[in-house]
Amino acid sequence: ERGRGHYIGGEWTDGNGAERRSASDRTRSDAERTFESENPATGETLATFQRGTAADVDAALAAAESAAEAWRSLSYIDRAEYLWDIYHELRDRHDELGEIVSKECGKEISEGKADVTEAWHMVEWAAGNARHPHGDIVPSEIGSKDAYMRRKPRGVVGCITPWNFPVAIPFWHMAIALVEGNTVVWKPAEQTPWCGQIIAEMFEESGIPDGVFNMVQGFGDAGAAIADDERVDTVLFTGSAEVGHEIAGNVGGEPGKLAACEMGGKNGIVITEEADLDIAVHAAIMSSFKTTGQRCVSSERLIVHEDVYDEFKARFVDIAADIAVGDPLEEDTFMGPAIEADHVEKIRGYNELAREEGANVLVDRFELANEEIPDGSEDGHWVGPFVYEIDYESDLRCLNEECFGPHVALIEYSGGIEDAVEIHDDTPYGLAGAIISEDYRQLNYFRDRADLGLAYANLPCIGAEVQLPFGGVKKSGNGYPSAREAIEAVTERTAWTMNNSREIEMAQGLSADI
Ligand code: UN1
Repeated sequence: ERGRGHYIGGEWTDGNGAERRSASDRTRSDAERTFESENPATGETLATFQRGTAADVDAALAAAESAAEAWRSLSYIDRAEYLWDIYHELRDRHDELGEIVSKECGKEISEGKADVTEAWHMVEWAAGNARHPHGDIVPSEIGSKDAYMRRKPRGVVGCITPWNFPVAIPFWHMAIALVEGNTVVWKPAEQTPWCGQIIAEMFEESGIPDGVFNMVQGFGDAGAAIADDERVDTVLFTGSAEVGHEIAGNVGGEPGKLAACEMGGKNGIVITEEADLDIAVHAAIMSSFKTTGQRCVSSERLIVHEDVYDEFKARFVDIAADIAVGDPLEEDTFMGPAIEADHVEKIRGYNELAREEGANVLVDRFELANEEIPDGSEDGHWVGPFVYEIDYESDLRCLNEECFGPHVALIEYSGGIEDAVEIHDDTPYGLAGAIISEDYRQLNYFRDRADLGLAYANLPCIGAEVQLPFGGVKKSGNGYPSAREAIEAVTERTAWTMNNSREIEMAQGLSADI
């Protein structure tokens, strides 16, 4: 099957039209102009898509620019109407789309559906927010002055999204960018172009004016062409730290342009001597192995107090050794495959690294046993849990670098909550984390002192809701390309001050005499 290509200025195009074909593009072979979407559980090709070039991005940005003026002139409520249409579509097609997500990115079916649910939650929030106040009335020192904070759109927003939430995260970025009055050029992840195409079809069917929403399929070069273009006013990026830091660094040097990036984490769960171990084991299993460890909020560090260490370890290992890896479309599967062959190698590398750095391996199901692999799925990208314990040392790479797989370290600590948080914070990242304890003092200490964007008490560190800010500190983020806080990245604030008198009177006691 062949994908429909890019969606630019209200048209589907394969991007190979002579008018947009650059000299270098003309010399590329057909194979270089297309790429395949693969089912990671079976290795089978789902469809072939056009690979976007800088010329395609150029056309999309031109369309977005020319649509900007008319779009920003509509009311918030009129703009949101198009999103409400998509909201209904997402809800009506929830199960069907959930299955497509599972097929294209390998997440087990409840996760595929939850991805779609999170998408319509975000659309509901953004479109509903169109009827809420969008500024502040601010007091003035001068009785005859009125002061306000008002918002206006920044212009063209470039969105670059990851494969692991191929429906939800595009809407984190785009629902808010559009309702706030920006036009959008979006590049879906190269692993999930099918989901990208379906979302573009929803925008088309919503009747949104041509050029307001544009989608270019492709790889990092197309993403870079979006991020680097001076017509883009804000770049929203969710994905790897490597790419995110590059974007943030490049954009940082351009005055007036903004990048909000949300990158990965090396997320930890602190299990104190006051923990309810039923909750601890449950939360840790969910955090480490849901989505096959491939969430940016997945946990790869379990920091466990010595008093409960042995019991926790025995119970955690017992479940990890037995957890159901298999066909993502089967209801009783807990973990689907990894996303692609290269990623399996990356996970293998981190498992080996942990051994080299002194890990005592407790569970190694990296090479799944033959009988665990579903029939006919031998070409799938299977990996199972890898669990190890290791003596804590600050500079171990396996405790600092994100593997993005079902690879998890148990670290034993002694002392108080301060000691646990010190270990917890000793990574370059700071996205999500959890504490498991029945002592509210420990919970509150963790909440206030741990370096985190998302902190959980007696819960897994995955599963954030869209009405909360989603983002991190340190290497995990700069800005919030997501959920509630994305409004800050896609709007300008105007401090609007008006004089109600015929005299000029200044604040700060400044003389107005001339
Ligand atoms: C991601 O991990 O890449 O908080 C996004 C969660 C989801 C989003 C995860 N709502 O687990």
